[in-house]
Amino acid sequence: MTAIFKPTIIRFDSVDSTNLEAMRQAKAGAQEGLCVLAREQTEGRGRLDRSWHSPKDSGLYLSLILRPRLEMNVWPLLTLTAALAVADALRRACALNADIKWPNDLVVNDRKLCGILAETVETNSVPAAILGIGINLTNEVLSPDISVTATCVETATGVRPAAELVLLELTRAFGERYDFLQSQGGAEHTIREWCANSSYGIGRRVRVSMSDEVFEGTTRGLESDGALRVETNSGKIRIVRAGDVTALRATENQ
Ligand code: BT5
Repeated sequence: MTAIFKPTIIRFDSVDSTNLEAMRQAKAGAQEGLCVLAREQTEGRGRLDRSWHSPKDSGLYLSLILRPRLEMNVWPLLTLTAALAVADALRRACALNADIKWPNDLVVNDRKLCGILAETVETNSVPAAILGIGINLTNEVLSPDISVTATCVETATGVRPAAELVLLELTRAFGERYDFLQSQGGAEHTIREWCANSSYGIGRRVRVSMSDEVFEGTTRGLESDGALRVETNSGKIRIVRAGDVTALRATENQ
């Protein structure tokens, strides 16, 4: 397979949010592959208007502009592709095995190390995808309010990681996986890979929090668009397209 994805990195000392900056650049005509990287974000964003703590030089904060050659209904697979690429990069650059939590987190011992925010933006004639990735590298990121649920590479490995190496491995791994996603059979392959690399894919007891409802069940793999299949306690399969998933201990609420 010929590699097509070629990142071009533009660096900022400080931005409001690399996703917002990437949106501005995409609207101004930037091509696929532009990667906005910042040493800090003053308004780092999570999903649903949540924020992402982004202190200076403590993490990797970047956003890629993508113009996927994919039907829009499978664009959610971009988040899963990015999660796989972050897992690859952490393994290669830091010898760290992180778990992937549906839909957009990487965790170590159930603590969040990385969050991914995929958004779409209308540009001249076609929509573009903005794929934001935040990875906690060093301890400074763990402010008291998030330290109960968060971790970073330094805490997980005992070694302060080389940010540029993580960045290099991440852009490389994302390029490989993104090219693969867009090739024949790439969506099915990505879903198989995701299930193989996430403890949340099959047979995990979880609590699912959606905007208007919370329920518990056992994960049963992914739909073709990346939605999570969860079998409820009454044996019904629910398809979750948006929500937060928390792992339950095996003994909890069986
Ligand atoms: C996410 O949202 O996890 C998506 C985070 C994406 C961040 C990147 S950084 C580069 C790019 N530019 C942006 O502006 N954003 C992207 P969500 O699943 O909604 O999780 C958000 C929640 O994670 C918050 O409400 C906090 O509880 C928690 N949190 C905030 N900052 C954190 C951090 N640095 N480490 C771990 N958890 C954090």
